[in-house]
Amino acid sequence: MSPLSAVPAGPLTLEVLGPRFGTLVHDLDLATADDVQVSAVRAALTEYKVLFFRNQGLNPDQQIRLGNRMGDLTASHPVVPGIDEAHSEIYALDSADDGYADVWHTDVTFVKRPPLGSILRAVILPPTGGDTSWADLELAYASLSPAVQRLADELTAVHDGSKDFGYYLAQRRQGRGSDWEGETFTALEEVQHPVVRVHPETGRRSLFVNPGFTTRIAGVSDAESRHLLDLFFAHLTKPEHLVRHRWAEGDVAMWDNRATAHYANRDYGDARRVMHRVTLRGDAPVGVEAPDRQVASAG
Ligand SMILES: O=C(O)CCC(=O)C(=O)O
Ligand SMILES: [Fe+2]
Repeated sequence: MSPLSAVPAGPLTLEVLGPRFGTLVHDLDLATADDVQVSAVRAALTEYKVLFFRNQGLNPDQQIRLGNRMGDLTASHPVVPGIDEAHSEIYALDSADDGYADVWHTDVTFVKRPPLGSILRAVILPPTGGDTSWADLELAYASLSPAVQRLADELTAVHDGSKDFGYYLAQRRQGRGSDWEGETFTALEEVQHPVVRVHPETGRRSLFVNPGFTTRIAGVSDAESRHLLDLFFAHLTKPEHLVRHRWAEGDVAMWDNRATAHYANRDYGDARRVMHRVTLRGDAPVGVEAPDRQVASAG
């Protein structure tokens, strides 16, 4: 039965966690949802940015099918292969194999077109711990002072996946990564994105930098870059910008990767935790119209 705070929202029953951030979606089976329900979920994803579904029990085929109904799926990851040949879209985060944890990040921002969103399923959970938190990057932008917003609007950031995935590409894949959006990844090269991203569907602005992959601010000194990133990272991870999820068997989470960052706690000792993720194809981040925007020179 739904809790008292659950409200009907079109074909969905939502239990909203923040005014415009985070909601549980009750009484919906993602494997058998009809088209009207799937498009309502897609709309809720943009509005609430992170959605949680309990008691789903999706299998890998059903997770891929759901992803294909929500958008276009990418390969599992630019450098990490899928769980098997039949499921090349599924990226496993396995604590027994160095699964990505303990880092605030937005998925795969080190490519030109980072994923639009991700759909994550709990496969094996530890007895305690292993929560995941999400940060609302729109709220983080909105809660900056206007003068700092204006500064951020003009900045461009460099994103680089080589610290976290360079070794994997070189050593575990001998330099040949996945076919990701028509490109075979043989090296991880820096890309640049605007620090303030304008959401392509809502026009809302978000503070689109993350500690996992944003390495510097382009066109400013090293010291300025360091201090600006320290400021932005501390700001976006303030508790009032976050929701935290305690996983249970059967849970699925979905997030809008254009306006959020997230962090998986690795706080469960030697217990095993396995999650399966698919990602939806996204577009190149677009910034605020800023005539004085700084970009790094080539090289
Ligand atoms: O393990 C988790 O809870 C989240 C891991 C993660 O960063 C992801 O799925 O993109
Ligand atoms: Fe992630």
